[in-house]
Amino acid sequence: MDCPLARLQSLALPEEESFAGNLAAGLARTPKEIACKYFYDAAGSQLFEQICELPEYYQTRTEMMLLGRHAGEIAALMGENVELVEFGAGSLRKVRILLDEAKNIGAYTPLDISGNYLGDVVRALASDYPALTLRPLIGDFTCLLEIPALPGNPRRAGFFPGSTIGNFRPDAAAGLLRRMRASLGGGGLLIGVDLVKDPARLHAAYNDPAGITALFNKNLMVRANRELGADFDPDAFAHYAPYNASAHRVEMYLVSLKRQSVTIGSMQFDFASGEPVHTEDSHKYTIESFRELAARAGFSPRAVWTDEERLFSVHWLESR
Ligand code: AVJ
Repeated sequence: MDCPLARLQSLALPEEESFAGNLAAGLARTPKEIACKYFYDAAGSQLFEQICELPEYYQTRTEMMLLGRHAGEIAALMGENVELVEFGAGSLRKVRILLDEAKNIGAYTPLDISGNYLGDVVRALASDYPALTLRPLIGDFTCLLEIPALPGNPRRAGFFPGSTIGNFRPDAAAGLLRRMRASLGGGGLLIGVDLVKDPARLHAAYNDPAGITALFNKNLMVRANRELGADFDPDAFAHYAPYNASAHRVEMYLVSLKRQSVTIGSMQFDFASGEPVHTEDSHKYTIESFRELAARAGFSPRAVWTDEERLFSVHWLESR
């Protein structure tokens, strides 16, 4: 099957920024920060896949279990003749769970920022689902997107698993949901959201004893060294990921273990001993607090599924 990658047209770009630009600006700021979307180069994506396998990281396996358990019900809510649009498609592992059950999904539009990876995984999907209309698109899901209509105008449903929504502050998350709703042109959204829970459980998920999450965090510096010729010493920084209970989020930092300077090209950045670089927020919601957020973004929250331990949730939202 031939499914060429199309580059999407963005109507509103929350300014496209290079890793070099983000890094230079973020390290010049106080407090220092690096945007979490830069975790996912080839090495970082592989480390993230390893995180998903960790016994402490319950999110991925719980969400996949929920999708499998409720795929029939989800399919029924989506209706007939559906085009599923996945925001930030990645490995395409989760959509297979839906496709295996939901025969009403006739078309699948995976959207991802990385064209190389998308091309490979889409080819594999095409051979496993020969009847599926596949329309991979390269684009940034944080933007408002003009997704051309498919022939026959199938009803659109969005798919945004993995609790990636947690990487955004609640106001930004509401804005993102609003843009997704507009990009879908109405239609529903199936979204995975990690839940608030015992802080010890959250802490364990981001501080695995095998040190994979630390490597994932420090990969930002390894990547800067490789791609930008920076001279970070990753061993001179500590992975620090506490749960901030009043803000309902895990905050991830790289903390300088000594006073040191790092050069990136002609720029020098000074770190005090103990100085943090903020690298990620991972917001957690209650089922109710997420439904309120969705309503703020113009969705009517409909069905919600959770596991026995209430670790993770999957929500079906409909456009109002
Ligand atoms: C991919 C954003 C859902 O926040 O749990 C895993 C990324 N960071 N371990 C998350 C992540 C540290 C992950 N998300």
